[in-house]
Amino acid sequence: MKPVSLIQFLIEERRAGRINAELSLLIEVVARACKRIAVATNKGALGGVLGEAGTGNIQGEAQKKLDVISNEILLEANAWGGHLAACASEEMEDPQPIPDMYPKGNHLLMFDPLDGSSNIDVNISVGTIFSVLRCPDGVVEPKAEHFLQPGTTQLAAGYVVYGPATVLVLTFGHGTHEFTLDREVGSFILSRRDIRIPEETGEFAINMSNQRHWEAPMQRYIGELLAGKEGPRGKDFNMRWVASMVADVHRIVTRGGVFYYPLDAKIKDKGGKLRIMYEANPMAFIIEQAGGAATTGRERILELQPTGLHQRVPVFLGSKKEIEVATHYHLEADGAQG
Ligand code: FDP
Repeated sequence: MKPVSLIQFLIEERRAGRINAELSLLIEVVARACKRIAVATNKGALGGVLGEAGTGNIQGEAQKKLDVISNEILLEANAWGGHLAACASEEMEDPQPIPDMYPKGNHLLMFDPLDGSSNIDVNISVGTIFSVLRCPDGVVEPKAEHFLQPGTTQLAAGYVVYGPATVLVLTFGHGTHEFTLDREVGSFILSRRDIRIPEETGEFAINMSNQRHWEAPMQRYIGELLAGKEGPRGKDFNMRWVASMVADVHRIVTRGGVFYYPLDAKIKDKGGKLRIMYEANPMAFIIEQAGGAATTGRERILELQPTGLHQRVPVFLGSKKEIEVATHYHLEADGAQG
């Protein structure tokens, strides 16, 4: 079959009336910026891009040089195209307005420019995550409050994994699709259309070092997985944990599985570890569109009303039936308490 490039795919989506010209351009620009980030990450030590930037981001986390470079690449690429009203990044406190000299569009773009960045220096996959919202009508200078829309309103979401291959996974709310970068040609080529995540799985991802800090239902649930065939689940489970969310999610999008970053006593005050706007919402959209499920352990992530640009939430996502079991344990424990 003739290869379908990302550009062709976007034209098809436009013809089918699923996206407009502005959103198509936005995705093209983000994909182009991600190709530049792929080049920078691929150079590794030779590009002088490894190590700490010597600065901290809004969350007080140390920034890597590549965090800063990736953020700049995405901001610069998106400023002038005329498709955005503003963008917001995990690395910046406030939304970035579009400079006055450029035309403005109707979309809001959010991104985590380099997710899993603690893995850059050890040559493990990292990635970019992004989400697109419509700018509310009549808003000329969008502020943080205008980004605070539930995940169900996302027009598009995607991530790019910079791994052995550079892979883009994308949804507009009509299925989840995968594109692989052909480095010689410089184009993303459709490699999987309408991805389906198996509903059942025997593979889970979680940072087990936090086990003693988890809530009781999480302790029970993971305890039962670890008990394997002899335990109440009657089945052996395998564990994988890359500690780059994009890589862990991409494994799930490829062969099923579940990913958990639950609440624990250490992060309770923050509400969780992962950010709703830059990580939880886009990944939840992608996973649901591939037939999986995404909850906080209690509620569907996409229905949460965000209260802050950098708000954090617990994240449970992946193979539907398994997420239902883990979520049920939490709701059951809440019911027993209440
Ligand atoms: P990182 O801090 O390296 O950017 O987004 C945060 C994240 O990575 C996720 O990609 C990853 O799943 C998680 O944190 C890893 O957390 P642990 O430190 O608990 O392993």
